[in-house]
Amino acid sequence: MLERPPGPVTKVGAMDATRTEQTQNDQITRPPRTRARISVVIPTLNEAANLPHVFARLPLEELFEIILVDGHSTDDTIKMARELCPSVRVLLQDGKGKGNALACGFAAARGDIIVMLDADGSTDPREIPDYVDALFDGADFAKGSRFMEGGGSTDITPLRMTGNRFLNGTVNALFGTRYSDLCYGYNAFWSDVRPKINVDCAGFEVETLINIRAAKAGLSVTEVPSVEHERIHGVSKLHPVRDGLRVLRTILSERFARRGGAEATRVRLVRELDNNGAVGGPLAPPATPAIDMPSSA
Ligand SMILES: Nc1nc2c(ncn2[C@@H]2O[C@H](COP(=O)(O)OP(=O)(O)OP(=O)(O)O)[C@@H](O)[C@H]2O)c(=O)[nH]1
Ligand SMILES: [Mg+2]
Repeated sequence: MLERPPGPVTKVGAMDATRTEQTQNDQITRPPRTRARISVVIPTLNEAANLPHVFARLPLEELFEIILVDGHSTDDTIKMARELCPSVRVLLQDGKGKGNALACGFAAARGDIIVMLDADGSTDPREIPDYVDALFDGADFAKGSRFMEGGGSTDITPLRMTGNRFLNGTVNALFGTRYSDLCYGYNAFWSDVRPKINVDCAGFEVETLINIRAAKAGLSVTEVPSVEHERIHGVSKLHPVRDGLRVLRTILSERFARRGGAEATRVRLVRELDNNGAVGGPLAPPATPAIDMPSSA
């Protein structure tokens, strides 16, 4: 496995300098680090075997809530998550695909900061503080990168690497960004920028959509080095050619489609499961303290 040396962060958004000002103009108040509530959103589709690894690495004392957005897994994903952390919030996505799952999770998140990461063991939750640091250093959006100094991947195949490089270059050329990684599922952002990102896609094009919309909205984007590990158990749900084409379509439509801004928001019918697995009512804020751990007794 790759070890990640401490690496630099790089500002890569299209309009780095303007955002702080815009934040002040919009009078958005962001809490100090000691009071910032961090929501972690984890999309899952049959990841029961990987969850012990992932949950064991979550910095629970720093988190406000963990939101699992399940795609109707047929294994014990939900049961396992509840065993590992009884206060995990479990949502059933209201459509299909990873993009839809993340959209549901983002809509439900109550924190000041939202971190998105994968459930297959490839993204290391111990990196969360690096992302949070970048947000407190002034970024609106902290974007994980495997291909900057300090990052790496033991998971990516040559085909995916080539596709990612091509798609990343296309985005940089079309949107004036300096991204070093485009299709990576580990990112974090202040929840107040949600309407600007407004995830409204279904599948694995979701990270591309987020990165493009962050640039189009003039958000301050900072890349954070991240090491991606191999999926531990189970199989990938991504099909490089099919999903690569979806990513390309997304890039072109974000650049050339005649559409208004990305701020239109749809009301989601996300359902939250209660502790007995029953579908609960409309989403409600979690009780505090947000995270309890099972007692070891
Ligand atoms: N809720 C939900 N989660 C999904 C869906 N598709 C994928 N995921 C989750 O999204 C994350 C990333 O999916 P992966 O299959 O690992 O995709 P990938 O990381 O590109 O592929 P590998 O590198 O081969 O693991 C994992 O946590 C999946 O369980 C979906 O349709 N619904
Ligand atoms: Mg994966």
